[in-house]
Amino acid sequence: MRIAVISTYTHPTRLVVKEPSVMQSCVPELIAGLCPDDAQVELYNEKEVEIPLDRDWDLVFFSYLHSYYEHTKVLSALFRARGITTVAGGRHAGYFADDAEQFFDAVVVGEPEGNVPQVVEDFRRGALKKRYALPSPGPQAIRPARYDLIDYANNRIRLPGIEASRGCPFTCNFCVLTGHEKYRYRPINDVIDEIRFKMTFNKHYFGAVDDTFIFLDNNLGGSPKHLKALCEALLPLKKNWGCATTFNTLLDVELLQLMSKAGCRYIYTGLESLDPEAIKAMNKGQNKLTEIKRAARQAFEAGIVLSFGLIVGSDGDTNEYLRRLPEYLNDLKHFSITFLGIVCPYPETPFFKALEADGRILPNTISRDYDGYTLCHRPAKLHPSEVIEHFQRLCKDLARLPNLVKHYWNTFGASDAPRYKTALLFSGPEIFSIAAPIKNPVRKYIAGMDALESWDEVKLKELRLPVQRLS
Ligand code: B12
Ligand code: SF4
Repeated sequence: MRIAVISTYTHPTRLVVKEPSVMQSCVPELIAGLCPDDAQVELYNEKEVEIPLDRDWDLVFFSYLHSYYEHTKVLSALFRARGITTVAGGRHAGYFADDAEQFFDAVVVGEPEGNVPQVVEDFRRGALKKRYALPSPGPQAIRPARYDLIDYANNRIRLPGIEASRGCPFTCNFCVLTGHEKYRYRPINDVIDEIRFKMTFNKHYFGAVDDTFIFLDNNLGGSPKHLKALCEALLPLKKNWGCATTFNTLLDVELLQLMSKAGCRYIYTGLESLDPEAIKAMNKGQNKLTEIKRAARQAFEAGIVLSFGLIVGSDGDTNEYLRRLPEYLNDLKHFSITFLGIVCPYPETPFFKALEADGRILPNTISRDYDGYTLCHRPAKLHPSEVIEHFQRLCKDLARLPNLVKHYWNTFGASDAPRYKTALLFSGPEIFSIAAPIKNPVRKYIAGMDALESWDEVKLKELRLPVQRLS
């Protein structure tokens, strides 16, 4: 039996661009780990490689995010026309299962651990059902990922990823987890064994990253107590790693030092905004804005490179704040902004529901627009065109060489922890990546105003597939 697991991708510019980067979805290797031993399994990550349209498989699993839906439907239709059975899964597929059922042979709602083995078994018996929604057997049922199927030649900067937890205890109003997923974590021994015995590392760069991996958790610090225990267990492994955690972790200096000893060299935190009104509007009270300087200094001094993400277009944003944002950032000594997006009202979030009730979702939004770089709503205090002007200006402004120089200059001597400086050097180019999403001069970045990728547009017409309208 031949199985392909495909993680699809479309670039925010809507140009056909591959964008290999350090962090990739681990869903393909996770699902491969749930397939039977006698199956031949191939993994394709469209962020790294083209999907071969003429290859033969019996069964294809698709994993996609909201904005890849239109494109994934095209791929599914082309495969189904050749007699290949397709299965959709992931958050969008689960939330819009009725819609997805029209375009895939089966749809999985929820976690893969119970469902994937059942799908494969039913397919083998010729008794595939349209929908699978077996309840989660719990985080202890997460199987080790098939790292042996990752080809680092496809993406020389990729690092292996692992999950120690799922969900998040916080409830930011724009987050797809809010109201849907509780925080739960895997048994620590399972995580340690997976790193020790299963993980394969990237051997490129003359071994500089051959002991380095990333935790792909939404929030590795969701339970500080559990994170402490995980760090204690990681100490003897002598590996280096990065993760995403929430702001509260950065305020706990002892925890930061323990994380550093356990090999943590990189943290990403969603700072989102420097404006208290915007933070309030997002229900993100865990971000204590008055403590940013201390939090950042503590992380760098512990030997951890800290990277912040910002979003624009929230209800708190004003012209005055967005105009002065570079000035506010300039005031912070230890900082690096590596991500700037437009707040996205994913349909399953409280944010979408509130905007919809106010009639503030822009007309003609389709799932392709929900990519974090397209304005899908009318913010409370700004005109849509103002948000885009600020967004484009800030992308250009933040991704400039002087910001990289400032980042290195201010943080190079902050710590002597082993591999801190290597992590710092590797983090630099991330600053330039802020401008990558705006590299299409004809794109408007406002929902309903940009054409789809031309290949998808043609194929959707040819195959008579509708786009998914969300307003
Ligand atoms: C790697 C990553 C990326 C990668 C790869 C994306 C991808 N294909 O997943 C890149 C860099 C492209 C990316 C980009 C963005 N991301 Co991102 N990313 C992640 C991250 C850190 C890890 C993904 C992962 O491997 N997770 C582990 C797997 C096991 O979990 P999962 O993907 O949620 O899948 C679970 C289920 O959904 C299900 N499942 C998923 N697929 C399938 C398929 C089948 C067949 C089955 C049976 C089950 C199944 O199984 C999994 C276990 O339950 C997650 C955080 C997280 N922990 O999930 C954020 C996350 C997915 N990203 C997020 C966001 C907001 C973004 C951005 C908008 C940020 C930005 N503005 O740049 C963009 C654009 C995304 C878009 N176009 O919509 C959000 C949610 C986005 C969404 N649409 O749902 C997340 C959840 C982070 C968060 N908490 O806010 N991201
Ligand atoms: S802290 Fe991050 S992962 Fe948690 S609810 Fe907020 S945005 Fe989502």
